[in-house]
Parts: sequence; C-alpha cells; structure tokens
Amino acid sequence: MSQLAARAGYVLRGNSSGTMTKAAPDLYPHQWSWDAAFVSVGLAHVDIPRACAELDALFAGQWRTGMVPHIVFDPEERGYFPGPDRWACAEHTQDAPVMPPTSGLCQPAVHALAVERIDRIAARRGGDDAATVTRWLPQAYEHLLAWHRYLAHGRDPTGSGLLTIYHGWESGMDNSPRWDAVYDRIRVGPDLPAYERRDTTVVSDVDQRPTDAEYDRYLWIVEELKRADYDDARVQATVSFLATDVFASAVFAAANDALARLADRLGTGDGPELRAYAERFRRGVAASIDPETGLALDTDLRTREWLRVQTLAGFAPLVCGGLDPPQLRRMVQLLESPRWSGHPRLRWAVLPSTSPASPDFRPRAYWRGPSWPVLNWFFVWMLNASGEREAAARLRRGTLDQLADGSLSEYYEPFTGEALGSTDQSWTAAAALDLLA
Ligand code: 2M8
Repeated sequence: MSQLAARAGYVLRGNSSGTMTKAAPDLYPHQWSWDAAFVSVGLAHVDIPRACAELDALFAGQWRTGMVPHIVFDPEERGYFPGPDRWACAEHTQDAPVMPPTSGLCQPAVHALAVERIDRIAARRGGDDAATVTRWLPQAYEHLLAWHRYLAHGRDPTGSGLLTIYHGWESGMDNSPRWDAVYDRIRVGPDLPAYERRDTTVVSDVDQRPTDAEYDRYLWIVEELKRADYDDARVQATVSFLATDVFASAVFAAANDALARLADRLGTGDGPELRAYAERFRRGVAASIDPETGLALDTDLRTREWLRVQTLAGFAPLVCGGLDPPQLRRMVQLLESPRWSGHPRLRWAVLPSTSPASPDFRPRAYWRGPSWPVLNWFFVWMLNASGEREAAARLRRGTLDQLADGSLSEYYEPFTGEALGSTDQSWTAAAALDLLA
C-alpha cells in the first residue's frame, strides 16, 4: 500500500504541467473540471499549495456567467479533439474567457466538496499548510459562490430542484445508458463539419470507447451550442439534448451544504441562500426515486419521461442525504445486493457503472459497465458522510484491492479485473491517495 501511495504521487507529479494537472497524460492532456476537483483532494495529501493552485487554474477559465467549464485547455497542448478551435467559445460569446481557452459545457459541481476536504486535511496538518488554506479560502469561496448561483438559476430556471444538462459530457458519464433514449432522437445534420477522433488513436481497442455514431452526435450538439452562441436560454429552447441529471443534482445539493458551512466560517452571510439551494435539490433528487427499482432516475426534458435504466447514478440520494433511516438502509442494501457490488461474478466488491443485471450492461464499454475507481471513492466518501461507515469500509477495501495492480487506470472490467482506458489517470491516483490516507 505504501508503494501504491508513492506511485500515485508520482503519477500526479508526472501529469502536472506546473499549475494544472492533465486528466491523463495522452488521452486527456488538459484540465477537466470534476477531475481537477478530485485531483486537488489527492494533491492535498502531498502538497497543499499545489492543491490550491490546481483549483485556481480551473477558476481561471470560469465564465462571466459563473459557469466553470468542463475543460480548461492548456494552450501548449494539441493532442485532444474537440480542442479550442472546435469549441470557439470566445468567438461566440463574451462570457467566455479568451485565455485560457475553454469548452462550452460544464460538469458535476464537486468543487465545494473538494475545497472542504482540502481545508480539513490542511487543518489536521496545521502550521504553514493550515495558514495557506486559510489565506486562500476567501477567493476560492467567491468563485464557488458564482458557480453555484449560475447552476441554481441558469440550469434550473423553473426551480425544480434538478439540474438541466445539454450533453452527456456534462454528466461526466458520457456514453452511459442513462442518455441512450435522448441520443437516439438526435438527427445529425448534413453540415456537421468533418473531424478526426484522437481518443481511438490512444485507446486502440474501440470497444472501450464510444462508437463513431455516438461521436457524431456529441459533435453535432457542439454545433447546436455554437448556433445558440452558448446562451443558456437559447440553448434550452433549441438544443436536441435536454435532460435533468439526478446525479449532478445530488452532487450540487451536497456541495451547497459544504459551501454553506464555508460561508458561515467566513462570515459571508450567504448561508441561508446556499442552504435553500441544498434543500431544493435534495427534494428534487428524492422525488426522482423510481419505486420499481429503488433507483433515482433522470428525465428527458423533451418528452418529460423518466429514463429507466440501472446505472450507479441511481444511487444519487446517497450523495445528498435526506433519506429517512429505513430508506437509507434499503438503498445501502441495494448497493451491496447481487444486482450491484454483491454481484457473484464481480472480481472485486465495487460498484460497476451499470448494473450487471441490466440488459444495458457491457463490461468493457466505458460508462456502460466498467467500474470506475474515482466514483467508488466518491461513494466511500459520501457513505462515510451519511454515517454508513461499515458499507463505506467494505467499498473502500474493494476499491483498494482493485487499485493494487498499480496501473491507476481510468476504469476496470468488473468481472476479470482487466485495466481499461487510460493508465496513469490522475483522478484514479487521487482516489488511491485519499483512500489510503
Ligand atoms: C471523459 O470525458 C471526455 C469528454 O469530456 C472524453 O471522453 O473525451 C469522462 O470520463 C469525463 O467524466 C472525464 O471528466 C474526462 C476526463 O477524465 O473523460
């Protein structure tokens, strides 16, 4: 285990460009939003100032609207598609910064949770580390507040308690079966500009990545966003992908709780506003639980129908709390049941991205089945936060066993344990460091 920690620290150092950490060295050579938040927690265990700098680099790409973009591009790097030219954000809206260039979407708002955790790690250490974070917190807080206000208003204009997303990329679970029905409806226009994928030159087994047909749709939505000049109201009226994201909503509720605690500590007076957001989104998530499967579901906002699938996003209520004790018990039991981490064929008792008992399950295909250490870590973290210590300890054990091969891969085949996707994935290294600490 000490070798694993050393290797994880080595991977994070190797993936650093100085101020930002590439999500992965070849496949994702830029900074991704939720990756950066998770990475900053891993960094906090080895270098507190660098952890703060990681989030500062991300906030440098924040839009005038408050949106924290899903990619902040390293202008020196070329090896990713779609890159800054394809997004062309600053050409379409003055809300986007010219430098650093960014994408025009966002990702789950785990950042305030990360900041709270960095603060706790630094406080435990005391001395210069604690002082560094205390000095840094007020400005980090301002970025987070603007980000949360953007989401609460721009992405939930009707006050439903559920965030609206425009692309599977915004969920962070790109090709999850969660979005199949929404993507099925998308007709790619004949004027989709030509492009060449880069991801399949890095991961040569195409089964591990989304298909070309899926990529056409991903890129088509980018064209639709540009046509609406990345303006939220225009996008919501025109884009062909429009859905609520129950997992991102739960993350947002929990992040508002964390930011409210920070507001109190800093004496900003925003606590009541942030707690109201937390309550609104907790209610939205609770109302999304499907009585048939016990899992929370997303909604297709064009048809107003629930998207009935069995993915780990269904455990969203475990992230934001608000379940009564019997409901909480039932959900933890479901998580450990043979449909999920207790499935008899699993190599390790961890959560796969899609239930192996579901017809949508595909064990090698990215977010359609493989298990992702980063999300298992996140569930360990959230289970601990809701007092479910024994279930958290079991999931932590399974995740550490999975990580023991040292490849720090992006995802794993859940039955055979084969490492898949990128190796040296930054957020997997962060997961290892935090779980070991
Ligand atoms: C994956 O997504 C990007 C697009 O954003 C891609 O496939 O090119 C997802 O796993 C996403 O959740 C993650 O943030 C990103 C970088 O690790 O890669």
